[in-house]
Amino acid sequence: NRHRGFTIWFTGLSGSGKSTVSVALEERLHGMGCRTYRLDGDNVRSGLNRDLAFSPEDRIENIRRIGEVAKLFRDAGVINLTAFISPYRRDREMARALSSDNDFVEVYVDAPLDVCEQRDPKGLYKRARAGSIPNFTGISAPYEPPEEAEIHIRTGESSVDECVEQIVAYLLANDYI
Ligand code: GGZ
Repeated sequence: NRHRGFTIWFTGLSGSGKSTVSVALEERLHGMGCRTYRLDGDNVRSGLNRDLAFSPEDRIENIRRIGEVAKLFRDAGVINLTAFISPYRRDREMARALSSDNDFVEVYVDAPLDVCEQRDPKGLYKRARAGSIPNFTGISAPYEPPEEAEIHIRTGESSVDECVEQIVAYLLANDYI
């Protein structure tokens, strides 16, 4: 597959399915011969951004650095998938502004808060409700949903495979891959 470098920027609540869908999408893209790299909390917040927590200022800096790293991967011709809550519209727009037209595909991973809270894979919502995690997105910190994301997936209604196919269809139809 001949493709240029571009970014697939996932945004959504904790537990919305960003990691799950991005891992499955990456596998699908590999199967098509694409070169990819996935950025998420496990490889960014534990290293490059380990000095940052979850205050508004730290989240802004978190997303700023990730936006810059995404640019480096684009320059290297790699499809990079980022899976961060990225709760502020303004910060996502800043990350987008580092790219050329069409090199930034925003995916809104939409699941209602009550669905995310039901899933609660790490028990974080429970702890946030109990007051032991301050600034928790959706509970005590804001999430600003995208107004014009290129792709809108609903993980409460669609399976992981369906979400992946929706994204792949968009990428094919718009000549990304
Ligand atoms: C939100 C938090 C918080 C707070 C820890 N608020 O579901 P997870 O666990 O695995 O993913 C969440 C992750 C969010 O980090 P991001 O870098 O994606 O956030 S942001 O883009 O807003 O900077 C969650 C965990 O870290 N986590 N404390 N207070 N999520």
